Amino acid sequence: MALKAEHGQPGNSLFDFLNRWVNHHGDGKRDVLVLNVVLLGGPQSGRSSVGNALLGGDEFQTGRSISGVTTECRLLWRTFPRFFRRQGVETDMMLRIVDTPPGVPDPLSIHQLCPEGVHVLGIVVRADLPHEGKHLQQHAEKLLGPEWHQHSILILTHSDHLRETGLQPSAYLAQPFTGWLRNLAGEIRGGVWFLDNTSDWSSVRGRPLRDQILCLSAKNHHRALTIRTSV
Ligand SMILES: Nc1nc2c(ncn2[C@@H]2O[C@H](COP(=O)(O)OP(=O)(O)OP(=O)(O)O)[C@@H](O)[C@H]2O)c(=O)[nH]1
Ligand SMILES: [Mg+2]
Repeated sequence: MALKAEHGQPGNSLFDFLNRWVNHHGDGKRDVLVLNVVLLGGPQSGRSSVGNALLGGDEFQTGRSISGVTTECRLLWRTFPRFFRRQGVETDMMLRIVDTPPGVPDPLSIHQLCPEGVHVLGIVVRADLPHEGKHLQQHAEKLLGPEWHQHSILILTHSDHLRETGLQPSAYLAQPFTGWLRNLAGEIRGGVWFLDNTSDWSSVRGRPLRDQILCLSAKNHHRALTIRTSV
């Protein structure tokens, strides 16, 4: 892809520079906005694929598995140079993506990876199996508290299956079987994104999703929600 990028995972020295804004001292003119994104979803919902789309790569392991591919929280990040301008200053965006295992996420594990909090929560649900995500709202609230709606975006994967049935994404949320998703979509600030990984996902779909994550975080003035490690 056209963007140059730095990839990373914990253990690299970059990990130590996790203030929200960091100046590049080389030219004195570039800032870095660091955004922490946590992906939440049921088994085989497509979380890791979404993580890969966001990072524009394939470093999160994906695949079909009854027992589940992702068994522990994992952090990967990428810096997108000159992603946007802020007050006239070219700004890099460092996306730090935490992929989680299905089920109730362990808040301590996520806290260890994102001690400064979570800017955006990606709630990942299969569009063709919407009922499988109903518990996610409780998980989100448990993890981030009552403000989780303000920081969340609903990502509906497997939308290629909708195409096959002739159902347009715009009509999908009006179906009787998607009532809870419709309600959720109306409540959360980041809106709904339909994705499928059968196209050139990372280059075609990743960019608008990154834009949306930046936009959502900006609406929250780039404030992160602290992870609730005790109930
Ligand atoms: N057709 C289709 N397949 C998808 C889509 N998204 C993911 N998949 C496939 O579904 C399988 C599971 O995707 P993952 O991204 O590994 O899902 P996950 O939620 O991380 O899975 P676990 O970690 O095992 O819970 C993989 O084979 C993906 O290629 C999609 O939008 N359309
Ligand atoms: Mg996974």
